[in-house]
Amino acid sequence: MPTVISHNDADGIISIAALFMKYPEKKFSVYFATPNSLKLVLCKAISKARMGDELFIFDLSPNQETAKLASFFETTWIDHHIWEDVNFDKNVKAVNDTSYPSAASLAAKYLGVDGKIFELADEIDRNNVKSEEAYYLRDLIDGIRFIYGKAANVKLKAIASRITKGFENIKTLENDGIVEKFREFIKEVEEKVEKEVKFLEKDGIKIAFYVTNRLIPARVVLNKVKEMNILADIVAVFYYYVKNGKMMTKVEFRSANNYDVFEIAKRLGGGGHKYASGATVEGFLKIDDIWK
Ligand SMILES: [Mn+2]
Repeated sequence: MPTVISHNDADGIISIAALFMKYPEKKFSVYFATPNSLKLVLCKAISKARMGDELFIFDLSPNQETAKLASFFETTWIDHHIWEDVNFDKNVKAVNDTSYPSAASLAAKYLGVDGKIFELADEIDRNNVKSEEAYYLRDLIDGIRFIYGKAANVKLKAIASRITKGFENIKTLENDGIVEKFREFIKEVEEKVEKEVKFLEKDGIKIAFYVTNRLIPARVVLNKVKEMNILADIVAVFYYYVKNGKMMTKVEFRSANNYDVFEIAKRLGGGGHKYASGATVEGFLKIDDIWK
């Protein structure tokens, strides 16, 4: 059976939809991953597949280790993040174009499918949501990710499948409920951010930062900072959690002012885009550890 591994956000899900549209007759093993979990997810996929099976990877950047693991399969790797120099084996076809606003629209172009949903992916991934549809889809997918925990993946896969028939197909009563619940949660987060966001100026760089022990979308902090008319070059969100008995810090950077945040994430072993990046590091990372 062919396998697909995709980022567990709206862009990743719409990328899977592109694949489903291209091959409506095929059944896929679907896995969701984050940049940080890709290696583990690839190992799981290998343990369930046959060498030489077909694999698609969407909206996730490679490193040398994950590139090697992907070569277990006949792989097509489609992504719009900034890639480090990686050597791929012959059986991994790499399609990387950072000029695309979403991996989904790059996947659609590469696979030769089209539809309105790819415009929604562009709006959402660029944090430039204008249409009601994009607003709903973003909050539905984030709602599932933030509310359902481990049960989220089955629901996300169902959305990838249903949205191939258009946006109307996911606008259900049950999903309305998820969207509404998520928007209430976001309202609470926004109020907290407004009270607790902090500022630091180092070497002429203005940084607005927020510390949380609850996973929240970084865009909420970015949008709030903009709404508060705060002059910042960078918005940073520090999320602290425990994994396998270890202190972990996930830090997200958003450019509030065309400031290149990719390099900062890269220094911490992360990556992403020029104006939106992040890294997950072991240990307790504070803002002073980044800007001394
Ligand atoms: Mn993306």
